[in-house]
Amino acid sequence: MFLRCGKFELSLSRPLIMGVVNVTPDSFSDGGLWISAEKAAEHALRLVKEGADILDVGGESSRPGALPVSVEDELRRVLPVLERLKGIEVPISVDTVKPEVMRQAIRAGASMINDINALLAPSAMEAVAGSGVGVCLMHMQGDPQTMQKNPQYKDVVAEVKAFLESRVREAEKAGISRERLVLDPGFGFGKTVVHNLALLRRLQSIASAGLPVLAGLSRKSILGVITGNQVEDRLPASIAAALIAVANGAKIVRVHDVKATRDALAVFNAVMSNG
Ligand code: HH2
Repeated sequence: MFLRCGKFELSLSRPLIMGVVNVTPDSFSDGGLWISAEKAAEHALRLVKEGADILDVGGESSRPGALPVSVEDELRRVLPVLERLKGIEVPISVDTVKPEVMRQAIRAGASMINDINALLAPSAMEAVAGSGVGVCLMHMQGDPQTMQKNPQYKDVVAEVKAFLESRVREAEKAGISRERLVLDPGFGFGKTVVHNLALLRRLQSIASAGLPVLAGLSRKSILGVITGNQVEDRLPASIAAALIAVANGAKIVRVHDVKATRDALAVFNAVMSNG
């Protein structure tokens, strides 16, 4: 299995690490740390040295309650970072729901679009279809402002899977080939702890759609609920969650702490590949 991201062809024979680069003042765990393009690019390069296989650059927080950012502000945050990272040896994903940001990011060298809204915005499909970039389609119930108010499902795994499969069909209709697609159940996006745990426990069911699954659990509040720890003290729990996700079929983990995750996955890979 491999993933096509523009000029990159990523082998999925071992789990990949997507390192998070938040160029935002208000991200839930690292808001404001890398708000200047220079600091964000330095952070990105450090993540690559630590073992990131993909970088995910975002200019809009999607934490519960986050306020939307204008297209102009998001571009002002993201484009200078892409400019500084030109020629880097790993694909850069841009985390956005806005078609205009997608278009300009792709022009500026992004190899992947990570859309927490699964290309549902009008013209989002068209913005990415003709480009050859990779696309992460994520499930979310509601929107960041309201999603954690009272999420409801009859069968969260079946509903998330059906939604993602329908988005894959739409993407294929728009001309996006399957080798460019990644699916993400969207941990924490309109889900209670019980919903998140069910999705993690049965992640293989999402993977059985035949496309690579990305899991983003790093530092999330579900880990705070389970451990009682504040966001700055969730590294061990994040590592545990990443390993469980990979054991249950995830091919990509989206994490803030690349070095620690890489070491944990190295042990996992060594055990799994020498059986
Ligand atoms: N989680 C966040 C943002 N983008 N994209 C995907 N595909 N999957 C995720 O689980 C996911 C995501 C939230 O994490 P973070 O970017 O650190 O926080 P914020 O949204 O506050 O910037």
